[in-house]
Amino acid sequence: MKQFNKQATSLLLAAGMGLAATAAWSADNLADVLKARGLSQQDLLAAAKTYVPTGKRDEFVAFSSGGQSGQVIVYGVPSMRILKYIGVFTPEPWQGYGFDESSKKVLSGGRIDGKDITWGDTHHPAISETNGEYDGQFLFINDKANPRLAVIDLRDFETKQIVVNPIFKSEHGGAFVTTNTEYVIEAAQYPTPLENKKFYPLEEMNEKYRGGVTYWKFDRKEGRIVTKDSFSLELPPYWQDLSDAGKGPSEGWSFTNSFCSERYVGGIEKGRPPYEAGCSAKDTDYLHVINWKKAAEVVKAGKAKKINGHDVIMMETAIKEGLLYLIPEPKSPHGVDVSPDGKLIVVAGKLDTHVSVYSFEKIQAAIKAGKFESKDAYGIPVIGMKDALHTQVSLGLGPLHTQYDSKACIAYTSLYVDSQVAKWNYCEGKVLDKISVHYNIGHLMTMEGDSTKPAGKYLVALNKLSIDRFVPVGPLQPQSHQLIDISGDKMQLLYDMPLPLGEPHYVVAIDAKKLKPAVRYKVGTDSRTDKPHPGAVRAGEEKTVKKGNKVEVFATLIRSHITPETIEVDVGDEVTINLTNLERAQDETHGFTVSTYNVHASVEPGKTVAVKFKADKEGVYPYYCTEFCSALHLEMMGYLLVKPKGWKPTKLTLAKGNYTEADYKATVKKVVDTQAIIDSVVAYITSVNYKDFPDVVAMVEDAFDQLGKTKGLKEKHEGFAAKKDWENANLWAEQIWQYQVKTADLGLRAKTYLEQNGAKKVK
Ligand code: RUQ
Ligand code: CUA
Repeated sequence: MKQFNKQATSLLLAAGMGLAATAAWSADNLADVLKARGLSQQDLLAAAKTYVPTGKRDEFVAFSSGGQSGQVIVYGVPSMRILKYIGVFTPEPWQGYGFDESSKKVLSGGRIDGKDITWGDTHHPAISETNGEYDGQFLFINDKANPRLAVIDLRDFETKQIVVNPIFKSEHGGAFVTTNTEYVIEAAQYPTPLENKKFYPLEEMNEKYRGGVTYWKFDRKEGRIVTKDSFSLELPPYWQDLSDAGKGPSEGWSFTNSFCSERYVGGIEKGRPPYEAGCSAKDTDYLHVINWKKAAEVVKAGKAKKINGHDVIMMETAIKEGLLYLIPEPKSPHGVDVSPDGKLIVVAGKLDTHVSVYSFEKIQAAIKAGKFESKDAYGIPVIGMKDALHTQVSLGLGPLHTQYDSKACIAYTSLYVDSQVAKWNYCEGKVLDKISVHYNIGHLMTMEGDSTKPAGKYLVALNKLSIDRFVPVGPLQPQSHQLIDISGDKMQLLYDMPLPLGEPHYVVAIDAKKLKPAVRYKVGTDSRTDKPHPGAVRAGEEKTVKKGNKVEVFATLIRSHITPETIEVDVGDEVTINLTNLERAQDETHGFTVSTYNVHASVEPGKTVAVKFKADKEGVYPYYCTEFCSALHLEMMGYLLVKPKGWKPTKLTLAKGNYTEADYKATVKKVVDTQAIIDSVVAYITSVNYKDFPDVVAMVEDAFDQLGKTKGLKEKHEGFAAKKDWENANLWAEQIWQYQVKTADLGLRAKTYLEQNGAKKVK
């Protein structure tokens, strides 16, 4: 035990956890904890590498697809702490996504054939790039089930746009961006007729069914996809799978692999061998090699065909213009990943133990020399595998996806069947290390690992099965993301993270310093359009306007009241409530709902958003703020009165509080006492270097802003007191105290922060 203590201590010191700094935790205590919890030294080291102490932040931020949840999951690396879920294809109540008018408009962009589709199968997120490096501005993600693509702005982590693919019925090979995010690439999965709602029998698979790849034009300034400038390439009815954009020497080209180039049609119920047999019969499938830069020019020259109003370059044109080539790839491949320098393209075999590394230089040489081994059934030139291969490496069973390290020539490939990650050198074609993961890994991800400048350090294994790793929670089990340290020669497993929100397919992670999200909106902003909201008002401009049976309320929210506090409508009225959050303070979000009307809004500082409903049932419906925003949050409410037809008021006076002069005097005394506390806190704050702490400066500004709202209220309560109206005198004095409470709350928070962060006395 002694020996163990010593080792544990030296390990701790080696891990940089100086014990002197935390005198309260003795080495004996640590050893006791290890013993009591049955932890090994290896565990301790892993903990030290992943633990992010309270108040500290992660080095990387990961954006994970949320699979069947239709959302995006944001978490920190190395702590693996979940930071946010972003509603994308699916309504998300916390953010009011799908429950307020602006977000409903975004979701309606994803309607297909006039129908709402309120679920999605998100697969591959992609961060926008500048010169092939992640720039942290936008995130794109696809929906495999209903071929759609979404744009998320990383200034506020909100979904801004959903576009529907006009020619596919499913898609898998998206989202992947070109070097400067000129285009977002999306490839089909299951071949179907490209014309909308066209029926052809399966017997016409070869003639009438098609695959394809779409290049969505992205306008970075507007932060939106421009559908009219987007185009597609018609491809054979092979099952296009994943894509990647070229970079460096291969910039301007893109690569999409495929499987089921057998074009097999199953029918197990009719006694035919199923798809899984027929689609994996051949030893090779095809990698599609596409010159997208030239393709864009071909579209500009008017050589595309309009299908469903969308520009499609037909195969015939693509062949004639030299836009499209095929290369055999073994066998039922999955994953195509361009190396950081853009010179090599790695394709994994899925049913073959090899990964194949293709050389872009060799591909180009073959194209230039017109050296093709054959043509496929559609006349597309096929480059010989040996003429394009750089090397092939046998890694293990079920290789799927590849990511790159910051160290040259080092790659990591997931091995689904082996439940392992292989580390290998793709320049020399050597396996370097393997580590087991739990279990059945799909994608894997290194930090910025598909950009031109991978950051190395960590790898996350996205395992499809978790089996026995976590406390059981029923037959449907969480997914398992495992964090692996890749900084040394040997990979080291650090942490198991259950992900309980759909099956994530792919994750991308960016250096947290590159993200510059806002903390508030310019007052009156519609966050979904980034433009001024027509329903925005400032303090004092709140109003209710009734025109016929349409009632429009222009309301504001600020701690701790909603203005107005009563909304009166007649049954059957169509009600729109515009809400502006007047707060400037960080994290002072207010929520808004009306009982039983199925509306909800999340109104962050500065945001304006509207909820709309038909007041189709008479009665009394409280509305309230749904975020615990201050000590008086529960009082932040009002009543929606839905009056029956022909209703006439009978009694017009509200119940009184019977306040006396003594009550009024007591309230005034409370105000004076509280002011003394505020003054003492202010004296402390201004006695130290608080201006060196931006967070405190913001809190102080917010505190004075709250206190400023008491202006004129003293005269008001004294005026009522002079008239011996003790009710109004008392309540307006009480309102001063409400603002003082918020001021004091902020002041005390600032004081604690300063004390804990080593503020120094100033003269
Ligand atoms: S996929 S497990 Cu849907 Cu990206 Cu490969
Ligand atoms: Cu605003 Cu609670």
